[in-house]
Amino acid sequence: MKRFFLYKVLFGILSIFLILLAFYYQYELLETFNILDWYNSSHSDFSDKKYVTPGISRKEYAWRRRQLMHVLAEDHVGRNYDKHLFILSAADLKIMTNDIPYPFHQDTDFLYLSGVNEPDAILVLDFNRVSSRLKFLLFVKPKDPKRELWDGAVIGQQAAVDYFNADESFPLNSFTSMMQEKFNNSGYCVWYKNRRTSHAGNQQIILSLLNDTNFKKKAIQELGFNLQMIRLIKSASEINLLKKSATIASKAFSKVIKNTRPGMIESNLHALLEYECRIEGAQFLSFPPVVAGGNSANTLHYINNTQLLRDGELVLMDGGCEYHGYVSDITRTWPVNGKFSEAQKELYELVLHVQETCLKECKEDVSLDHLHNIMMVSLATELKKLGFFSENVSSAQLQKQVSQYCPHHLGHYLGMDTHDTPLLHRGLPLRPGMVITMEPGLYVSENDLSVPKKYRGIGIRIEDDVLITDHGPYIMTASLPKQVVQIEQLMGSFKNNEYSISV
Ligand SMILES: [Mn+2]
Repeated sequence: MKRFFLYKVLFGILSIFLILLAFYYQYELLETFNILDWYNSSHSDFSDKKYVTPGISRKEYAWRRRQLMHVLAEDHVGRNYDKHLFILSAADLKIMTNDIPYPFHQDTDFLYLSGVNEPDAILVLDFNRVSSRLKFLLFVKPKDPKRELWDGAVIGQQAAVDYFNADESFPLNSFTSMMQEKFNNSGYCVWYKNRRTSHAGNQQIILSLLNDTNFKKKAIQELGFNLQMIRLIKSASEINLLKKSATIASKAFSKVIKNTRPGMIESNLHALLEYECRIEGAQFLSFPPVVAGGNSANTLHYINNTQLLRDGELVLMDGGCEYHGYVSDITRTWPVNGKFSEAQKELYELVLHVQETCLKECKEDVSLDHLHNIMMVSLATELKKLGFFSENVSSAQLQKQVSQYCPHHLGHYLGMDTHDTPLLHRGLPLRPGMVITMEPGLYVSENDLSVPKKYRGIGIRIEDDVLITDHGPYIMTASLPKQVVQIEQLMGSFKNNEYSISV
């Protein structure tokens, strides 16, 4: 028993050490490797009008690949080797029901580096840090008219070179033999993405190549957070796409709020959000949205969206859209009948006040973790005023109790993924070009007998998308109302249901 306890303590110390080490490396990379210089130069250098995907030029894609290889080659491990090979698979097509797939969604690392929005491909980068020579290889499905009749056109080898700028392209099924032929016995440090791979089949093929004793290499390295570090700082063109995504979603939210009435079903609001986002040009919703009436808002990942929206209750909606690879993530909470009750208004304005407090402190050098602490302290202070805690509660107890009313973090990084660059520490200082969400929440279960009755069953979250700039935070979702009067006005402007939904 004693020994078990000792192991637990040792394990705890080791984990803390590893987290600190990762944080140190990430901080060092951000501060000393001039990622920000690349960001600043990107504002002028990417004026090439040859776009690979809407808004992102060939030059920028080439720049991303080169930056990745520079970072890997200068990594603590990487600097011991001159030759580097990077291998990354595209996502696969997930099947929903016999023979019929879900809509395809590309692996975001793969899309970031290639612009190729097609399943199953494999990207290989061959970099020499001494000569700085970089070769870009794409393994793609070959053109096959019979297959394409069913699945649609594939890019094929020719377009991989002509359009996507690959130096060479080969058929996917020649991957293993071609890699053996080209890179065997050349002393490479091979980087690949092991964690969070989005293609189990290709991963097996890559792993068997790397584990094959006949395939000589100097080292095999997990990609880790290096690519995410580059993705953390958004370029000018990425910022444009993120702004467009935020604008589309904000407009859609406004329409949904305006058209909400008692008697509608949560799924109606889900449908309206998706309709408005797609009509305005978004390809997807960023994730299955949360549309939670009343007490369901206290279930953080409630996505059933099947319940009736009742007179007198609030509805919380958390959603966003994806616009050419870049996502938005918004939450608003509003009264189903268009008018906040006194208790709802009290708690809503409390959350809004907490968000505004955090926004005031959101500037260069502070971190998401720091802003999270500000949220917790501010929530504690405000909730105490409303009689949530007894007067003589210690500050340690208070923090514990507050975290029951808001169990999630203030925010996360945002970009091509909703929870973007998840391996990066939220203690990193904010820098221009980063995009974060700010989403304080307050969740009072209907079964919580320790709080005044009028507050029970109310769940509120307010979430905006914020770009860090040289002149402070820029709220990309600012056009969407969040003040009580604004929301009531918006809902009061309802004349007749624009969508003929029967209630
Ligand atoms: Mn979020």
